[in-house]
Amino acid sequence: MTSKLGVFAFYALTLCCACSKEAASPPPLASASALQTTAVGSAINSSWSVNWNNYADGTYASSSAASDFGNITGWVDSRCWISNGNCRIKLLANALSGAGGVIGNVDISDGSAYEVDYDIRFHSQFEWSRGGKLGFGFSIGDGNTGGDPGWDGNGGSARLMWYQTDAGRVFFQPYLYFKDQSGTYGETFGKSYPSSGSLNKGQWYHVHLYVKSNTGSNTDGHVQYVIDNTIVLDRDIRWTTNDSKRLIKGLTFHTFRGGSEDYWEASADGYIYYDNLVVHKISS
Ligand SMILES: [Ca+2]
Ligand SMILES: [Ca+2]
Repeated sequence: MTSKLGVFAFYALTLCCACSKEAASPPPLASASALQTTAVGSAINSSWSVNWNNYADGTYASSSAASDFGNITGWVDSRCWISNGNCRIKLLANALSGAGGVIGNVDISDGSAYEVDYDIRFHSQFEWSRGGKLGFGFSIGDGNTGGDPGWDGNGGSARLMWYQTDAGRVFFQPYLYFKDQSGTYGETFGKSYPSSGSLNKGQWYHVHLYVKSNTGSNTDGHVQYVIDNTIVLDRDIRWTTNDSKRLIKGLTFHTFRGGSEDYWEASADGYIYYDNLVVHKISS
């Protein structure tokens, strides 16, 4: 029993430390002219859906993204492509964070409860490397990420990661910044999907994320991650303690490798596909 607990504690500690090293200061941007660093689109949406079926294959330019998402920053035309009615994000070889992926932030109508659904698939030749951020998430208040913990009570975020252990198991995990987070980097609560075995390349997964703001200094907010109908994380949470920062303000669309160490990089360009995005504002 003792040894089992010991092994578990070691595993939990390793998982905690290893997976949480998000690049605190992203590497310099590859080419400022190629990146959409200012917002495009003026619409601030609350509930909408996108299935990309109305596009021909080709570059998914920021102007199109703005018409699908509304006001968005961080778009990179050269890494976004429409492929058979999917939105495909390219992750550059030998690059991490914003230098190799897309860190899109959509301004949405501020609200106290939101949910998002989408399908996600790794290309059949995808190199897992160590992992990275992916999928759609939400930012609360100041929208803390990137090694800026939510300890000041002014903001948080709920995103998704993929992660590969030293033993080669690959899974999705929740990745949260909030007032009560235990470390400088995002909290995973030790949760993963699948709970044993690995993700498959070339397979579609359906992700559902629900986020509810807390009030005042109460732990009466909520977060729920459901993947392919399996509840991965479902708990009350205190995102903020500053009531003026309690609302959900943005939809995150972050797809990048890292982590900051070299072993998060891949030797070839990789592709992640998205489809059937549905964003729903539940309450203001
Ligand atoms: Ca589609
Ligand atoms: Ca907003």
